[in-house]
Amino acid sequence: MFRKSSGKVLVTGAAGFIGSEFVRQAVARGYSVVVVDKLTYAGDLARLKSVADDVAFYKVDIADGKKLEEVFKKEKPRAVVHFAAESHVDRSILDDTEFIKTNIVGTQALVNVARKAGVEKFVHLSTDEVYGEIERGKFKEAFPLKPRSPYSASKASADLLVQAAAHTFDFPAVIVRPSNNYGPWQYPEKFIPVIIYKALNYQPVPVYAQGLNVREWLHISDCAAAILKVLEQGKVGDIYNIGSGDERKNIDLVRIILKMLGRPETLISFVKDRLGHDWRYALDSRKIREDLAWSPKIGVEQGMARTVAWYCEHLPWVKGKVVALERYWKKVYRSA
Ligand code: NAD
Ligand code: TDX
Repeated sequence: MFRKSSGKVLVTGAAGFIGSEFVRQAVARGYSVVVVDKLTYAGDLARLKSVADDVAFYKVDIADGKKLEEVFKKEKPRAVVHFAAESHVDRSILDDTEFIKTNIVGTQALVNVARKAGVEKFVHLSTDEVYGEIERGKFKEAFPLKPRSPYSASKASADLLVQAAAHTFDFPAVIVRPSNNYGPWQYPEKFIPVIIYKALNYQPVPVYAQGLNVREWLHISDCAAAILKVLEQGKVGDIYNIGSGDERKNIDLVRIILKMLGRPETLISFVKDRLGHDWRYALDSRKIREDLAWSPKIGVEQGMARTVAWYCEHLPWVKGKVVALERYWKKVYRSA
């Protein structure tokens, strides 16, 4: 059992979407937290503002083993939770270079440094996408890895490196595989904030193909709570799927959000499909529910309403990101 008295927790990628929520929850629980983040386009310390005085921050690239070693020597963390990654599928299709550097080489460097430092626990953030797609049924933790995008291939590679270290060196790793997260502070390249932002501004809402692909939506606060449980009680060597069980077709979610915002469905713009677009992800999450007594608390309708409200209240933050996104959107959205 890892607990706050066990020592410091080093969190990589904590200036990102899910990592920052994890840190907010860990700090509220009394943990002493060290943050390592390169602050890429996706990282933003504004997400950590509410806990800025409670965490030690290092602007470090996880692929830089020397700098990582210095942080570990100084801070002596007893556990690591590894969120840092290039996380967007569409960007990995445009150019996979940074995905290989961070998700594979970066994870390798971090695992080696953490292993030599003798940490008690290492929680590795994987994803439901490493299993590939599934038409019927649900992915179980023992399923083979069949990644199909450059992003998911890089994440699956990281899983294998972590598992190899666990097997070869008794490295105390646990892997978590969450489904699609949504909630406040998500970078507006991802589906939910794209819909909200475009709809708010009466702009065409880009939906790939016919919007029939299915994702399982999990609120970040439920996801972060699950990861905290895994840090504290997860069994070393094990893998935990983390899913809400709430599957939705993309188009259905768009309709829900348009309705919440009072915007017409005529804003929906079906664009050319994502290359290699995975049809459906669905996780069998019985293990974390039964072994660690975790369950999600926030349903999709309630969570989406709260998320929509958050974006309406934080429009200046979103607009600041959109300036850089306009050029990128021209590359990803092709007319059908
Ligand atoms: P994000 O893109 O919002 O944040 C990633 C963070 O990592 C950023 O703060 C960025 O600056 C940092 N980072 C990137 N490269 C780095 C490097 N080389 N060194 C140090 N820091 C670096 O990502 P997210 O959505 O919060 O996802 C977090 C993790 O969870 C990722 O590993 C992702 O693969 C996984 N995951 C995400 C989802 C989801 O729906 N968002 C679902 C399942 C799994
Ligand atoms: O503009 C869009 N239009 C659209 O139809 C975007 C950005 C997405 N989509 C579709 C593609 C997917 O079917 O919406 C769905 C969700 O897309 P993303 O938000 O890009 O998420 P996804 O590709 O499913 O991956 C996410 O979940 C698993 C995260 O980005 C990953 O980091 C995580 O591992």
